[in-house]
Amino acid sequence: MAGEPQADCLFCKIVKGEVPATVVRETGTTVAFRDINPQAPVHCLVIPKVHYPDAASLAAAEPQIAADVLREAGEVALQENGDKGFRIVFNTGAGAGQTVFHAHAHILGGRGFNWPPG
Ligand code: DGP
Repeated sequence: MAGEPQADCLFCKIVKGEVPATVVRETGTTVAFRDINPQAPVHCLVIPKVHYPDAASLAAAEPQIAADVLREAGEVALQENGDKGFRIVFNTGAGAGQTVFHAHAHILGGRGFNWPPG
C-alpha cells in the first residue's frame, strides 16, 4: 500500500532504527539526520516516516506530510546553522542524481553556494 515501509529501503530502516543514524530532530511524521557523505559543513537529510520514492510523489499523496518536511527543513537549518541561510535540494530521479528512492530533503549550509547549481 502507498506509504507503507519497504523492506529493502535504507531510509525506512533508519526510520525503524534498524540502521543507525545521527538523528538531529524527530517529529511524529519526520526524521532528520546527518548525511553520511556531507557536501557542506552542515548537511542533514529530512525524510518523511512514510515511504514515497521522491518528494513529488510524497506531495501528491500526502501534502500535509510534505509540508511537515519543509517546515522541518527550516527548523533543522536554524538548529544547525542559525539564521545564516541554507540550501534545500530534492534530487528527483536517477537522472538528477537521486540515489536513495525514499523522499528526502538535503539541508546544506555553512559555506557559500553557486548558482546555477552543478
Ligand atoms: P540522493 O543522492 O539525493 O538520493 O541522496 C542520498 C543521500 O543519502 C546521500 O547524500 C548520502 C546519504 N546516505 C546514503 N546512505 C546513508 C546512510 O546509511 N546513512 C546516512 N546518514 N546517509 C546516507
